[in-house]
Amino acid sequence: MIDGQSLAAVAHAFEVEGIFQDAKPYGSGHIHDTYCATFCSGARQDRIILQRINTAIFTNPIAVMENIERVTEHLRSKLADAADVNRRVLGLIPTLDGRSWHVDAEGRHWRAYRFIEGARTYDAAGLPQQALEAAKAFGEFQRLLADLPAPRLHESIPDFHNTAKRFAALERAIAADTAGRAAEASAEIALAVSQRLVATALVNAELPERVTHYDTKFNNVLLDDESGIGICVIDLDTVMPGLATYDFGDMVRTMTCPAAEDERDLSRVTLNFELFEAVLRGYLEGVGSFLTAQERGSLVIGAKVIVCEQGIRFLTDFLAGDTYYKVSRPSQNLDRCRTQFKLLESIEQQEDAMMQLLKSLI
Ligand code: ADP
Ligand code: GN1
Ligand code: MG
Repeated sequence: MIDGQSLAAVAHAFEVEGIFQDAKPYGSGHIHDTYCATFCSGARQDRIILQRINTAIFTNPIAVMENIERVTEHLRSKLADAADVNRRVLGLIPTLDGRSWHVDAEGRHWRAYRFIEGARTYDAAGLPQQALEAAKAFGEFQRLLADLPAPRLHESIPDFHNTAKRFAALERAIAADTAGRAAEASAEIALAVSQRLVATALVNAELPERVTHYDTKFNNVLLDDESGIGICVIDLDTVMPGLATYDFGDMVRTMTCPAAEDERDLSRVTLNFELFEAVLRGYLEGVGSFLTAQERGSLVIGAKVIVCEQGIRFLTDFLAGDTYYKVSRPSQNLDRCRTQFKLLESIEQQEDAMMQLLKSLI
């Protein structure tokens, strides 16, 4: 926990008008420490998002910030004519010495964003219209970044969706059993190990490299409170070269199942077909025409791969003793793993209908 005085010092490193009031933990991300800080100027209050970058995971935070600077500048130039451009694109707040990040007295890396008011994120899937709007926003995000000028973006986490390597990491975690939890997870281990073909289904698919978001969770897009429109894609740390299909897969993973990611009542964990249709329609509308026929044809497989990969990632972290994802209770990563494999089963049961719908729409 970081004390209020240190947070005040961090907030003052950025170019914000007014007097610092407070900074409170914000959001429900698994990786960074996010705070909402408030400043006052007379009767006016301004909020900002302050984030401590998790440098155990993003080991090159400067490269991450370079990516985010380039991506937000490109989006801003593309959306320059939009009346609400400052709500459509994340706005980095520079530090007093003109950088997009700050290193505090303890060596921690921070960044700040203007707070986008009148909008919010949702952790669990909601209404079809919300799924459509969120997927459309991520599709648009890919489309607007398709012509990002060279050089290639940094791979902020190398091999992020290299599913063969994710599978190998699971095998190492099973063998090492560092936290002594393999016995407790024996059923999940057996299930995960039997899914190698699903996990690696797209390894040799030769799909084109795109600028991808690579963390297209439902709670990484802000929906406007009044219109419900997906106004701003956030959480840009993992924007990197990758496969568009995997972005779609993560949308299906997080927008089609109304249960929480760590739900213990697995009977609640199923793919809702109406939500899937909304995600598919929204994504195709947002992404427009630049995807190849092969990319479009791979979307349902992408959903299976990403759900399976996420099950493997949660299980790997459970076996390693919860060193990657934040947890608030002992078996949370195992519960998260179980929901992913239950969701995968539900997708497989509905796969034919999903493929049929996909073919009818492309
Ligand atoms: P994490 O990587 O930990 O998920 P995010 O960047 O997604 O962190 O931020 C966590 C939460 O903070 C988001 O889900 C969103 O609700 C909120 N948030 C982030 N950036 C902004 C912003 N610029 N304006 C308003 N809310 C934001
Ligand atoms: C992490 O930071 P957050 O909560 O948006 C993770 C994603 C996982 C997700 C699972 C950098 O995302 O890859 O899909 O948890 N981010 C990183 O909920 O590993
Ligand atoms: Mg997030």
